[in-house]
Amino acid sequence: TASFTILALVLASCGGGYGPRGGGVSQQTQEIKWGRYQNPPAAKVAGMQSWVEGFKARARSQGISDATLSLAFRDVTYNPEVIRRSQSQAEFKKSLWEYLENAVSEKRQTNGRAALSRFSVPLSRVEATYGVDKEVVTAVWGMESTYGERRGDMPLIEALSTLSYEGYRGDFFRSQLMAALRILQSGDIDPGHMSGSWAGAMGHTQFIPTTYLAYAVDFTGDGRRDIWSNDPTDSLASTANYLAKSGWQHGLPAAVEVTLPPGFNTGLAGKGKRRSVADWQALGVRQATSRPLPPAGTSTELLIPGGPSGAAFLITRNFHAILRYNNADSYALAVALLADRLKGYPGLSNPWPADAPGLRLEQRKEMQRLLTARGFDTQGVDGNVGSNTISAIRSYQSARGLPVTGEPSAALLDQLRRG
Ligand code: NAG
Repeated sequence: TASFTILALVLASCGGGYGPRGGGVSQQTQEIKWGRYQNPPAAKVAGMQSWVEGFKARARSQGISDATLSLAFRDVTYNPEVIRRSQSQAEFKKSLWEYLENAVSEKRQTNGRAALSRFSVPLSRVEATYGVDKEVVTAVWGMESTYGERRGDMPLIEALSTLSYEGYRGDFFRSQLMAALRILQSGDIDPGHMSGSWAGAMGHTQFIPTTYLAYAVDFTGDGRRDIWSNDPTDSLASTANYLAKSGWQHGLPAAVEVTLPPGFNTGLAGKGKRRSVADWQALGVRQATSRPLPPAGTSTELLIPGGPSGAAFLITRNFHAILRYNNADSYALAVALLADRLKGYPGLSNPWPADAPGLRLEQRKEMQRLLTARGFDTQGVDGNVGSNTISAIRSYQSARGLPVTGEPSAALLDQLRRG
């Protein structure tokens, strides 16, 4: 059936990495269905209960007290919603420029400027203390939780227990669970308020438990490193502390757009191929906007993430500091560019390559609007091509006698405009 194919597609894009003991596709498909039920199978509940008992014994041997353990696990049970969310990420991989369009949207810039002015006092103190530009800290905040709006509402111990029990990502979640217990034992938070994403990222700037233990700070001076409450101060300071410890250099941009001369040898681009700004300039590389290049002696690498015809960037050690925070070039670029917009610099001057056969954000929204208007509900018009939109596309294609692919395309949008 159609829905089965969509699930298979979702699994394929997740790399099939999920499954209790690396089971086959049919087993994994069954897992997804459990995630959609309110009540998980009794076997899962019982299985996790006994797994938790075993884990408690390990935790005890590592110094976690009985009191902490019984509080931490009091209401914990197998949570199918965690599994569902772990499987519904990024079904449709965006191109870098689509990602940036959303990451550095007008709205995120406007909200970022509002956040900068509303929290100017703690942000300036954070910048003075850790030497990390306040616009950068704010940009991370905007990327991680939309300035505190989306901090995650999953009960953390339960989410990490469910993922650990399922053996998802090897030992990663078990280490996170152990670290989360240490946080509880430290008294910074109680289990009832320890919430986060399905994957254990907590608070305004989405610290995973091991990051929290290593880098979180009490900046308000109330005796608790509180990244969970509405006050973002401790989160912002913790983020600056993490970036500072990752080698941040104050005042240095993380990435600056440049233009390349005609016939430039693009073989010089790439991580690890470091040159001073002066050397790049001697090769004809130039400032692309009013955003000045870093000082002439600064060691940088050239990044051309959209290929030779797209925008080019010189990246500094600060780019690498952001990668420690989240190891994706797209993310580091988004933080760098958003921070620059918050500093008042203009957007990119060089366009990205044409986006065929995919669709740009506005076109995807138009596609969703038209699908819904034609009776194929996408459950919202947000430009995100998730399973609801894929399902709507399939139904539309099937009703019109087209090949049923579920894939958005320029041709599909044209067809939709016609009826
Ligand atoms: C990220 C962590 C990073 C860690 C990476 C891979 C934060 C802010 N970032 O979520 O420290 O190296 O996962 O595990 O916690």
